[in-house]
Amino acid sequence: MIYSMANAQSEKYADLLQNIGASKKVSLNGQWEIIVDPLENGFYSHRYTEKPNGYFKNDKMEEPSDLIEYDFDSDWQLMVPGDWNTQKEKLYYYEGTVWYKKNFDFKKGNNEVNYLYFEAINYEAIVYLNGEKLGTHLGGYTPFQFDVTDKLKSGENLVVVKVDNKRRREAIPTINTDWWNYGGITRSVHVISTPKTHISDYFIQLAKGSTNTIDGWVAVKNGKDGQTVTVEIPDLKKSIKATLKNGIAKFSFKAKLSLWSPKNPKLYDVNLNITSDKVVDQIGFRKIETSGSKILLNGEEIFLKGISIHEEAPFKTGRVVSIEECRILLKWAKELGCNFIRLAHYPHSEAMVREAEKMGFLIWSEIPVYWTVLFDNQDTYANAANQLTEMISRDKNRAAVVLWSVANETPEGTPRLTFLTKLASHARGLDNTRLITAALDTQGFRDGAKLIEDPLGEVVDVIGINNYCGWYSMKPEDCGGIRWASDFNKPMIMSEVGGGALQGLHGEINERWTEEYQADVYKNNIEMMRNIDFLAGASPWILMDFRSARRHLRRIQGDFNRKGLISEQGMKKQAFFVLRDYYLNENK
Ligand code: GCB
Repeated sequence: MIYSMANAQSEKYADLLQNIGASKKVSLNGQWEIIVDPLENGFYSHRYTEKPNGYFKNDKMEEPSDLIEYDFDSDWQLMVPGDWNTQKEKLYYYEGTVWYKKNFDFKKGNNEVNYLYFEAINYEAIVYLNGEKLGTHLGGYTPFQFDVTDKLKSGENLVVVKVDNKRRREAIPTINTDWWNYGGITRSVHVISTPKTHISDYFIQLAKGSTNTIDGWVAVKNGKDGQTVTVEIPDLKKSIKATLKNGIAKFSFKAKLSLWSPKNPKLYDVNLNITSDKVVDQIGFRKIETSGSKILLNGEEIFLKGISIHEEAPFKTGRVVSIEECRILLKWAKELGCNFIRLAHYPHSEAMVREAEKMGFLIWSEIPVYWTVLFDNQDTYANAANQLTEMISRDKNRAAVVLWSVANETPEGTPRLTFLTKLASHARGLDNTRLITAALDTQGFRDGAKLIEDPLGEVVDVIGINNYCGWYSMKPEDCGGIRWASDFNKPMIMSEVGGGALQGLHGEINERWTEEYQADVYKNNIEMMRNIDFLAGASPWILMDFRSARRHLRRIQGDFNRKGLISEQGMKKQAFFVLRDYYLNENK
């Protein structure tokens, strides 16, 4: 039998199954045995060469005289998904290698393909199955998979993952950030089984600029040229047949749609069928574009009333691990009057994006190209581009996502401009239906006004501005009078603005860390924002207090960035209501 080659159009995306929620799968979540290995003794010999029999072999003593200086089964355990820092007190500050091991039973089906799928591991993962290395993945917030069809056994299997979250200068993110470097297998792990010939990926959205033409493709692995792929949208009474060529079936058809928007987060069941496989997804359709300094959703101006969110769990801190935690965060954003969220500073889980989409939030998604990454290093670029590819590959069918952000607060300079220009065009090459943005903290002055003049403004479609008037510079009362100007006729989103407060701490309006001070920062910045006629939205910093190892003021911060509108214990601060009033009463 001759199988067709994969097609270049789907090949530029990451090799990731689309919509794993709909796949047949076995969960590998739960307790894993772990070994904390700061010296990477399970990996390197005393000559610092890779050991052929590292901890991934899970060797056991057989003779009383055997010397094996590790034993997963009498060591610690951790829950997956989950970060290690909040599960074990001793690992609170830990950055380095932890070995994870799980034995699991598996029943292999006939004529199927099996994937070992990791939703995210921070940061470097080296994965072994039954003692054999499958590969390495870099990047803490995006999914990756291995085809393990030939390596998985019926009966007991052993998966070992070397997880290393050491910060690295050349990595994405680089060595310094303002969030906790939570290590571990932070999102779910699955063994996914598909028929041998299966639907592996698809991209089904409105054609750029259209409100009634759905353009798309479906990729089939191990399919044959000439094979039929059916795309059905029962609600629209549509059933389209497309033909597979080089592993991909393309189609385009007209439809009269109820367009997705925050007020109408309509998702259609879309059924994809081939003889041997079937996938159902819930997909929304909307048009997003800019016109001068306006953002238009489905042809109408929309003001993005947003909030920035870190992927940090309410009430208990640590990484978000459940859909309930996503819902709590999103419910707070709803209460705040938001129609928009900025998922900072890295791709959040697929569950978060899907929940937000159902609840009607427009989404800004970003990769952790943050602060001072090594812009002249080619490997750093390749790493950033790969994380961008994985993010877009996973979420390209989510109508809620309207902005891909390529960077946050990066310092001006030629290597940075080259790097980010390339990254932006990479994003556009993967997805021309959405807008590209970046958050800038670089501003000049002209005629007494703050001026957006960073040349990156030329590259992006929407300009994000991070500005902490009343906190890192100036006094809150001076912010209201600030004027803004821009060299670009493009929409601006105030992607960060805010200040810190310890929930429950009250005092004078000029007393730092009190709720009154923070509320005043918001009042004055809102006044400033009202005066920016090219402002198309805002995502102040931030919904909830979050852990950061940069925040040392023990009596106030205690390792938390206190710019949340809500404390990590779920208590709202005064500023929450100030922003809420603005969002609910602003006639935009
Ligand atoms: C910023 C960063 C954000 C920080 C924030 C702060 O500009 O983009 O990651 O957490 O400021 O609190 O200083």
